[in-house]
Amino acid sequence: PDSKTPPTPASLRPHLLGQSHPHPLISIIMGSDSDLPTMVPGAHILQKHFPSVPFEVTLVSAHRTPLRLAAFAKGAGERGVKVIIAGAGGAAHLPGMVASMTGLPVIGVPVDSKSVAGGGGGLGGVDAMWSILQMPRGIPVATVAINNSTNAALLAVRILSAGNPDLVREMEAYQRGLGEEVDKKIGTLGE
Ligand code: RP5
Repeated sequence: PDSKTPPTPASLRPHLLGQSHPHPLISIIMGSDSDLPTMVPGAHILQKHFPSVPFEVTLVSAHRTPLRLAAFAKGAGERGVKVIIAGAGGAAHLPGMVASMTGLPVIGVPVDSKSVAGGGGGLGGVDAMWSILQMPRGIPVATVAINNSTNAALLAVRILSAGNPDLVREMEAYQRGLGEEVDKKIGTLGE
């Protein structure tokens, strides 16, 4: 992580240590621990605003752990996972490969991987963005903006909320909160 990335909230540590919720509805996966700072905001928003939605966070690499990828993707539905969020940088094949092995909705987060010294990154995340966005027909991956794990988490909740009016109301409450923050800022303009 560089100096601008927020520290991992202590409240996320149980998820990251493999003590995730036993029955997660949302699974947040990423290709490398170097993606973690980018994916933390998405996990954080679920914890803070949608505590009724259990989730897990784990590492799955399409090219370094291909067998783990297959096991994860094939087993996710049986474990009760409803939506998968997959963050990856570079030639970001993780979301598409996961989507190829499950019928669950997959949301891809293109990561601006900064590991230039280690041989990756350096293209600002557009490499990952195109990799995820340009899935050939037949296997769709919903794609959010570069590094925007927050929107991936919110989109996952919206997908989950189909047929769940309580969750729709939770989302609308969250949206009202966004508006109230703007109102507060407007109120303090000129102070
Ligand atoms: C991808 O390669 C990961 O998703 C990450 O964004 C990028 C660089 O990985 P590291 O070299 O930092 O492990 O697989």
